Amino acid sequence: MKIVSAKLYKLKLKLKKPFVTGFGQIKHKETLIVELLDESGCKGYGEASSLHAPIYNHESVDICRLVIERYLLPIIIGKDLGSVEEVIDIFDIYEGNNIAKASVEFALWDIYSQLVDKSLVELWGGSKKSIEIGANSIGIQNSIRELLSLVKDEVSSGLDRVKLKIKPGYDIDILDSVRDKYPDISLMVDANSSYDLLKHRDILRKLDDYSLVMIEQPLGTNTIVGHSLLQKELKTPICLDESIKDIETTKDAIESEACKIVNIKPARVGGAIKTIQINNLLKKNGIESWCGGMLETSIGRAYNIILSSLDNFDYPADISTYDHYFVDIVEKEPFPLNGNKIEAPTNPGLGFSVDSGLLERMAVGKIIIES
Ligand code: OSB
Ligand code: MG
Repeated sequence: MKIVSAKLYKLKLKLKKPFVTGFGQIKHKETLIVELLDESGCKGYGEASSLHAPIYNHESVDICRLVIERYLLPIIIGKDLGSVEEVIDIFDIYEGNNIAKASVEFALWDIYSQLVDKSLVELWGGSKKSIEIGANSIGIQNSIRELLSLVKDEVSSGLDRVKLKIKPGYDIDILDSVRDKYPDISLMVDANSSYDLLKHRDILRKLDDYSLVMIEQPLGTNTIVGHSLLQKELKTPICLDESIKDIETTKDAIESEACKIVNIKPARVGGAIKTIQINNLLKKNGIESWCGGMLETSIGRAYNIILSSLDNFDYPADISTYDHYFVDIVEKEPFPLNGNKIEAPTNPGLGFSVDSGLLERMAVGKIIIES
């Protein structure tokens, strides 16, 4: 494989309404699409689906663009590349910046799988033909009435597992109301790192009263120890998201029994190879996982869907139907829902052909890099 040029398209996609979480509001979903061209004319696509600002992790879309352009692309452009694994090892001379690394890795896998004419499900060792999808995440609402109406929509969609975003002050009351109306639904909450163990211990303990399937990332990103202390006080499984950044943090979480479930976002952990390694480590230690999303376009979602076909991704994935959040559509829905399932693509590459003309027209910023 020899990459001869790259294009980076920055997109700013309109959302139907702001997505509000414990870390702040997303009004426009920025993202960066990476397009690589191989010497044989084969194109590969990846997505750095971070946010407009460093509010989920430190990587905003503009930070990803800088890291990709200045540090990652020079490693691959114009070089004879062996395996994708080798490239990832070289990327790791740089600390962190996993969303940026993942986007380039996915574009390389796209090309590699087309060159060897094998599907990514096969190359990555996926075992499931179709993957189960959870109901859309419900952001923080202005009123309980609005929230209940959205919960009603999700329950009637027939998808399992309703997920509510919570934050301090928007927790016990809303859970009382939702459980009052829906005592039996499979319900989980995601706090996106917004609680403090010392300040909110009583409220966190009360969350045990709502038969939640899991509580996702209650405490800060950098506190595995805090989650370990909290998990010992709760019956409800803690699911870590932001805290699981790499193999090291995964080992810490396992050793300290900080969670019973992990939300693996392939972007957050730095791509497919890291996802597979982390998932295998979790599986060996009896910790279940599921595949989270970052409001990706269909390009990023394709890889999430394919990785969800791995063993141990046993909870429904956080992969919403594309037109649920977005007004601007990058591609028509390439992965339709079939009941509560999506088929993992069996053809080589990311499973559909990307319309680069449309990317050109939608881009609010574009960079071209050639060898
Ligand atoms: O915590 O899961 C999260 C979106 C951006 C950043 C963090 C999160 C989210 C979501 C979106 O909840 C879920 C999706 O992509 O469907
Ligand atoms: Mg989360």
